[in-house]
Amino acid sequence: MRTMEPTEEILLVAYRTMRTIRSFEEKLVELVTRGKLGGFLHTYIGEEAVAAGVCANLSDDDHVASTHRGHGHCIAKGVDVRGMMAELFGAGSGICKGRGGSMHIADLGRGMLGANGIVGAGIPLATGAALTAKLKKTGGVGVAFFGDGASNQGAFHESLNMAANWKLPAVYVCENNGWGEFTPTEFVVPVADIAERARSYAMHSLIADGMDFFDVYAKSGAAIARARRGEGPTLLECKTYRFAGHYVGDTLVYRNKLEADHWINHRDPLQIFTSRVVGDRLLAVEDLQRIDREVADRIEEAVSAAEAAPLPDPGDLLEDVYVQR
Ligand SMILES: Cc1ncc(C[n+]2csc(CCOP(=O)(O)OP(=O)(O)O)c2C)c(N)n1
Repeated sequence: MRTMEPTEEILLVAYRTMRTIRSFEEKLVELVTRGKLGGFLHTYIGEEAVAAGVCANLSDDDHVASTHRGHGHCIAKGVDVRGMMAELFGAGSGICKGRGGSMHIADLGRGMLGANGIVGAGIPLATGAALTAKLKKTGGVGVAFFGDGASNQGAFHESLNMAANWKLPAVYVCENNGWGEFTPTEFVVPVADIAERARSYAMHSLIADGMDFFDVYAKSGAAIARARRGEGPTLLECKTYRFAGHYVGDTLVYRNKLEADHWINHRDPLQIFTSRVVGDRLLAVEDLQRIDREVADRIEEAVSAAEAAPLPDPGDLLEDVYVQR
């Protein structure tokens, strides 16, 4: 596999993306704790390098489908954080006019087909986008993000079978964080690596260190380039970990604290990225600190705007609703 070295510009965007995901979600947790925000939230903290690494290889013409843990994918695909924050507050200025909330954020202009409350349901959507790209010869790719738990769903197997058979320009990114809700992956998955499942469909597969932006960027870049060349889909398994519970409020009684401490203290994707870029003199510490400040300001501003934004007009309730008579 050809190793792709990210440029300085890509590294700056990657750091901004990962820092934005982290700060956006830390702010959400704070807002929930202070009783300012309601609804069900699943955080992506710990998994930032996967979304940032994959999306660094994509443009607005490529489509991604996301999950219930979707804030990171949206941010990495370029969805506006102000619109996302307003959406979480249910405001009319939200990216989906306040009708979607955390688990249904979509922005077709950015190629974000949507977060998804149904486990595995984004996989056929990305497959459909890949089929469209192939038929219309757009040169685009369809990328599905999903968890290890979703790889047990029928939609996963049906999609991979079809994509492999039709050589679709698709990339299936499994974020294996070791857990599906409160169940360890090995309890419900008989294969050692989810990537092995590709063999059933004669599909190419790769495994990446999901905590390392550089590894995800190189391996997803190779898979995406392969798809664009018309050589068919790839199942890319990224080994990762969610630092917090399954949802905000999860007390984590089922998880071994030593396991979590190991990942949080030694495998933090932001720390791994920072040590590499500073150690190898690829970026300056001052650049990273400037980005930290800019991101913090942007998020504070997004919260203030969302808090001040009016709720949707009840008179618009039936707009954007489709009914088959
Ligand atoms: C079809 C369906 N079944 C069950 C659920 C309940 N549920 C929500 S998240 C989740 C776990 C999914 O695990 P995984 O795919 O590994 O993603 P992770 O939460 O680890 O990111 C389950 C079972 C659901 N939302 N949809």
